[in-house]
Amino acid sequence: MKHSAVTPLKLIISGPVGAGKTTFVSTLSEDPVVNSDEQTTEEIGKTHTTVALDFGRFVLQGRPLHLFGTPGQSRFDFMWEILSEGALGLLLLVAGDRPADFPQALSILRFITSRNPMPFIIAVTRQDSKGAWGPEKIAGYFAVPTTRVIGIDARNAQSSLGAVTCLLSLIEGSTSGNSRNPFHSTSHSTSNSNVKEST
Ligand SMILES: Nc1nc2c(ncn2[C@@H]2O[C@H](COP(=O)(O)OP(=O)(O)OP(=O)(O)O)[C@@H](O)[C@H]2O)c(=O)[nH]1
Ligand SMILES: [Mg+2]
Repeated sequence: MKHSAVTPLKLIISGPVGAGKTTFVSTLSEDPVVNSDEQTTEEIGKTHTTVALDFGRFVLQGRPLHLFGTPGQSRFDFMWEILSEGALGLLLLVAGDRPADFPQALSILRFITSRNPMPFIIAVTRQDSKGAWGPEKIAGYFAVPTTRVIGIDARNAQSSLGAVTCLLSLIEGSTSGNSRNPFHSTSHSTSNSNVKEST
């Protein structure tokens, strides 16, 4: 990756266990991902889980982006707080075929945005899975506008990029006219978005 003088934009990728956070960061990162997956000690339906963070980066239209993936397990919730500090936006990943995990997704969303208010997009993975909830239904569950929800496949770069683009548009909209707009300056302040506590 070319290093740029422009301050990177920090985005946080969160969501329940198995939603696809590590996959998402790996799919988009231009460099090998810094990853903290360990063998699971509990039955969570897969062999490895993130215990600290995923870190990946890439450049989009000359703008360096830093992606920080969180653990999904709530016993690591202190990492949700640490990683979300200074982030300009949140992508909440939710597996569309795991409705049992939606309450956990909602509590992660509340946990992060109540401590560090920031624009967020909900990206619904596993749309290829039979019976998966689509974006509209998920928007209803989370009580957010349908424009805040996008269906993705975290294994696919174009699809994952679509979620990042969607979040960047939301961040840009929420900061336009703001002198601290990260898109028009090199400052790296936390965005005080006008996102209302709709969750
Ligand atoms: N079929 C399908 N599989 C997906 C999709 N997105 C991600 N996956 C798979 O789902 C699994 C997600 O695993 P991880 O990326 O480790 O999930 P995670 O959110 O990082 O989980 P924790 O770190 O344990 O919280 C991987 O096996 C992915 O290949 C999708 O859209 N469709
Ligand atoms: Mg992970």
